[in-house]
Amino acid sequence: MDLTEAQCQEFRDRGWIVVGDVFEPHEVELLSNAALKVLERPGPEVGREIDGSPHVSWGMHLFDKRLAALCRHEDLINPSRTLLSNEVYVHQSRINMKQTNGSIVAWHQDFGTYHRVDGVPEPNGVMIAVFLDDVTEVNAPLLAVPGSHKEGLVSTASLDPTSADFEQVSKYRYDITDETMAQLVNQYGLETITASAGSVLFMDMTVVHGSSVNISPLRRLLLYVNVCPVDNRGETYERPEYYAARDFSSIVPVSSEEFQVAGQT
Ligand SMILES: O=C(O)CCC(=O)C(=O)O
Repeated sequence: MDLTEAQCQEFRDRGWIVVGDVFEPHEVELLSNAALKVLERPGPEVGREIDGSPHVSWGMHLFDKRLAALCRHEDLINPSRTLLSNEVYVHQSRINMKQTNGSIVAWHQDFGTYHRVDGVPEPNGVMIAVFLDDVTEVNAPLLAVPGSHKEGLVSTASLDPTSADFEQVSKYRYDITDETMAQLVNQYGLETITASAGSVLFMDMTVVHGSSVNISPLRRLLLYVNVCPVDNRGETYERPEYYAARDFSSIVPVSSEEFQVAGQT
């Protein structure tokens, strides 16, 4: 799969595009099973809700062969190369499961942390999300400010040690202030990103986004793969590898056929 010029233009203008039907239902099931297994890990790579249930797992490609193959899948990597006009490496991957009555994800830019904590120099990278559940208005979809990537790094952002899940999930998240959010939404608006299972979102990693609590009984499981051009590498090595890449080599894409058999051994 590669992108049309219209899709590339939409990505540049709005900050994201959604491509439907990238993964077949049986692939969605394989990926969901792999993700749920990784979420059972007891280690610090899993961030939990207040009640102890898993919410996020960072570095999924380090812990599961199928998820590692996903992070190199041609249908993720080739469009990213096109959007970034360069070879790419995976800066961070993660599993994000929003269960009923779990926590919110406050407004932030992924690049905010990657720049301030990991030392990624330029606001240049793609946040890819693979939808493993149908996401509609009712199960806490991603909310995002279209065009906000044009602002670069939003400067009025800070860590929030008072946030309920600070130790578990939001320790490195630079939350954007209410005042800045109001200005951004006034200027650009705010949209929901809904898609069916098997779809893929490609979003500029500087887009301001977040999500609210999922009060529905419907699970919302997404896999994130954040890629950067190979000449835009993290320079601090401050966080463990499950948060921030150590391997900056160009990804060699895995074909759909190779992906089918990945993780069987
Ligand atoms: O899936 C979500 O609701 C947002 C996840 C996110 O932005 C993050 O983990 O940084």
